[in-house]
Amino acid sequence: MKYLREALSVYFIMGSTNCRKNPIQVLKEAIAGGITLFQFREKGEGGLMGLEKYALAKEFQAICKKHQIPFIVNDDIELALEIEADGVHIGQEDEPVKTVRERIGDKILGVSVHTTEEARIALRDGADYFGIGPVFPTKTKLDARQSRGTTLIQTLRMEGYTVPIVGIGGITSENAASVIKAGADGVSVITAISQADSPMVAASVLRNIVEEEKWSE
Ligand code: 3NM
Repeated sequence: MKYLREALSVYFIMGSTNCRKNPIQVLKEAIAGGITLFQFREKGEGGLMGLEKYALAKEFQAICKKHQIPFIVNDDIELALEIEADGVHIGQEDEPVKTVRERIGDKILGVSVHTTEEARIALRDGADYFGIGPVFPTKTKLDARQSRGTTLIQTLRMEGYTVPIVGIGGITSENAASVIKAGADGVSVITAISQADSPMVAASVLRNIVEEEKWSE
C-alpha cells in the first residue's frame, strides 16, 4: 500500500457548502497547489441532493482524473459505485465496514475511528486507511466529538498498527507537522484550503510541511 500512504499526504475534503468561491475553482486551485487526494463530502444544511449532487460529483471527478488525483466519496456508496469513484470514506454511524467492503470490491475504503477497539474492528473488516479526529477543535463538523489531539494516532503506532492514517479536524499549517510527527501519513483538511484566500497557496504550504516531516523520519 505504498501508493496509498503517499496519496494521503494532503487529503482535501470539500462539498459545495464549504467554500466561499466557486467549488470547481477551489478544487482546481487546490490541485495546482499540490493536494494528493480529494474527498467529495456533500453534507449538511444547504448541501446538494439528487441530480445536482451527482452532477457536481461528476465535475469534481473529471478534474481529479485529469490530474491523477484519487477521488473518494464520503458516505454515499451508491454514488461512488455509480460513477466508479476510486473509493469511499465512512464513519462509525454509517453502514458496517464489512458490508461496504463487500459492496465496493477493491476500491479504497477509509474509515473514521475514535478508539483502539474501533480501529481493531475496522482493520479486521477491510479498512484501507483510518481517519482519526478531531485532533484539534473544528467548527466544520457540527457533530464532531471532543478533540483529543494526536493521542490515538500515537497509541495505534505504539501498538504496532502500520495501516495508513490521516489526522482530521482543525488542522492548519500551524499544527500539521505535529500530526505527522505523531505517526500519521497525512493531514485531512476542509477549512484550511476551502476557505483560504488562495487555496493554491494553502495547499502548497501544507504539502511542503507534510513532505518535509514525512521524509525527515
Ligand atoms: N471529520 P476542518 S472532523 C469531516 O473528527 C470531519 O472525524 C472529523 O474540517 C472527525 O478541516 C471533520 O475544517 C471536519 O476542521 C474537518
